[in-house]
Amino acid sequence: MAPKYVHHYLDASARGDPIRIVFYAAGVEFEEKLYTFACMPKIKADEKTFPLGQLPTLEIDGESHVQSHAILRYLENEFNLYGMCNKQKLAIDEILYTLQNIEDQFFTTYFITPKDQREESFRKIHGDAVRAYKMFEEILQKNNYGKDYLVGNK
Ligand SMILES: N[C@@H](CCC(=O)N[C@@H](CS)C(=O)NCC(=O)O)C(=O)O
Repeated sequence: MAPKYVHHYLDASARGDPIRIVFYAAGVEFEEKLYTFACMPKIKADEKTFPLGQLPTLEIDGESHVQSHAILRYLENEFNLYGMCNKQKLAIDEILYTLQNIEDQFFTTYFITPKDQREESFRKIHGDAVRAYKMFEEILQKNNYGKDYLVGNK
């Protein structure tokens, strides 16, 4: 029987999006539970469902799993979307780790950095992002001149 997936995430477009996209790309059914930031205290209190008190959390047949990129790689492997050879997996990892770096910098700056330091921090993120997207562009160009996918053909 197919596993039952429950994706818990904020009613927002951020770390949970790639997980949703993988489910849609694979055509696999999943349930989604969406939360607002106001729900965070309740989420923190429920250690069984939310081991780290963070979102996204993915339940697979009632067992909770955390860390968006670990979840992503697991699902991509399960749905046969994680590259057809080691070179493709390397390119996928290069992209994912780079995005994760930018994501982490962005969220730390947005939510934590004191206001007066924010602008400078955003400038650094912008510089890193421009450089990263240049690299993604090159990966895309190398793959069939960017006609379809960043890596491989699905
Ligand atoms: N490294 C984790 C970070 C998860 C994370 O920080 N999620 C945010 C929402 S996007 C959250 O739950 N923040 C509340 C908190 O950490 O208290 C991942 O990639 O899943």
